[in-house]
Amino acid sequence: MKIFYSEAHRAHQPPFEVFDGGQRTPYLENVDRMDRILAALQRTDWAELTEPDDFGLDPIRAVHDEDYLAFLASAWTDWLASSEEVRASPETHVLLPATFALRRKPRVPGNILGRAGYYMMDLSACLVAGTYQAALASANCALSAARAISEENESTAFGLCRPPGHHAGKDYAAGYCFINNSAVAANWLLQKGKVAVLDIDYHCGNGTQDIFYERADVLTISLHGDPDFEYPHFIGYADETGAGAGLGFHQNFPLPMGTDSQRYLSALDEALQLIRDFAPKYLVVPLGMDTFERDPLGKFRLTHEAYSEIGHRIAALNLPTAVIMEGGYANDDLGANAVSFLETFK
Ligand code: OKP
Ligand code: ZN
Repeated sequence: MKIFYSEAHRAHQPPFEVFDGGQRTPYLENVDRMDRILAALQRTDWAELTEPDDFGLDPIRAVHDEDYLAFLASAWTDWLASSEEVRASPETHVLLPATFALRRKPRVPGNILGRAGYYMMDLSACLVAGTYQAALASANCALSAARAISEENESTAFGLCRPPGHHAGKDYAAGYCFINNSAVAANWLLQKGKVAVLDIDYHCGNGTQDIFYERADVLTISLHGDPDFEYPHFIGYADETGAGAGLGFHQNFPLPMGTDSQRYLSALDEALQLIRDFAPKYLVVPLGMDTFERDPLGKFRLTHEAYSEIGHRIAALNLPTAVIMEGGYANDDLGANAVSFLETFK
């Protein structure tokens, strides 16, 4: 199986994030996550580590707004230019606003903090010097996986993406995500046929939902912690099923705190039936291992064994599948869980 991976993610290493309640903690979406997954893949005899191709900006522009991408591209230099304090010790700073564009039709201000408040949804998409380049490389990993399953006869390919993407919308960063890798890959695949996106990260794939909400050519599905108790709180409810031409082409499966493997698998079966009915040509699977029982962010109780069962059931769809790495923060178990899932596709 081809695994698309770039070292560029190492330059995206924010020193901290801000948790609910205002607490500053070390950035959970860290470099070590990739090292753990890489190490586990390297112990297998089937993982074929591959550099991504550069697809340029066009497939990213097809999903994200131009002004938002311009913000991402210059945000760090603008932030440096705006503050002597940041210039004095850039490695201890991140770009993070403390004021947000809540429920208005706001103008886009010139000030860098104002623009950050406009383009960011929360306090966990911390932007540093290497973020934009890392996000571009991450999108190229997803696009390379999409190309492998559509043009290179691979039945499955894995985009080992970092930073992740599924919380990023057309014009906003959120939850460790800047460019929506899975949406970029799905949108790119559309030129060749209908696509279903099955998001099995613990968190709602709100960015992907937003991006495809009014479209009938992509079926988007997300299984996740009920937003009534879990981030991102404002999106991901069961009654959000698409709009306009896209009505009926989105489905959320909000699941309760403490969801175990059995309960999860029965929701997954419902999702898989929707995909069979839709009969797509390709499948994109935003994969998060934060449904695991020992994940520090997740509140589900999936066991290690669940991941091979989930993999088997998805693989039984028998569709060309691009698996795209999203979250998962129980670093000690991350590699073993990801490999268990992936090896069911080989
Ligand atoms: C990214 B991915 C904690 C605040 C939430 C953001 C979580 C982003 C998860 N209560 N911080 O979907 O794994
Ligand atoms: Zn997640």
